Amino acid sequence: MAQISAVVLVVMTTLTQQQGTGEEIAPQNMNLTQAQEMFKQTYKELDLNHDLLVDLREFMEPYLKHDHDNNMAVTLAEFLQQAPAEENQEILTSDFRFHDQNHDDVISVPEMQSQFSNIDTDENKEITEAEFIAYGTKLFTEKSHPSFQQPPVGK
Ligand SMILES: [Ca+2]
Ligand SMILES: [Ca+2]
Ligand SMILES: [Ca+2]
Repeated sequence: MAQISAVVLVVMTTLTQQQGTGEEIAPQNMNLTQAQEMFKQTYKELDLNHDLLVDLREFMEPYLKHDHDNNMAVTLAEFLQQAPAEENQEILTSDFRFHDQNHDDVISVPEMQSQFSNIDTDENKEITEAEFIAYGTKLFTEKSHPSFQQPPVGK
């Protein structure tokens, strides 16, 4: 299973349903409650030191751990090495494109910072769980992240 990428929140293709059968649900089939549960889980994983705050360093970590040449930028090729299976590549690529704002196939520190600022609505340089969930809820309701869009028929 691919690690969380980001802000993403959403990379994850699936979430183990807490109640019931333990069956996994793809993000595009989730209802709002299930999506928020996924964001909560993602937030917990981002908060590496468990102080209930996510700072920029923690936020960038899911990307930067794929920065194999340590130049503080993550290329699409580096990012895809985390999950060689083909079905994962498609999901990861769409997530990568979501974060690569200038479409140069590199996620840079300024791009991560800009995403961070979008989520940090009170601009105190820390993302709280409430800020994170509010952002995720917006992605979900506006379907502005590719993970929440239905794949084209026949794919
Ligand atoms: Ca933290
Ligand atoms: Ca870029
Ligand atoms: Ca904040």
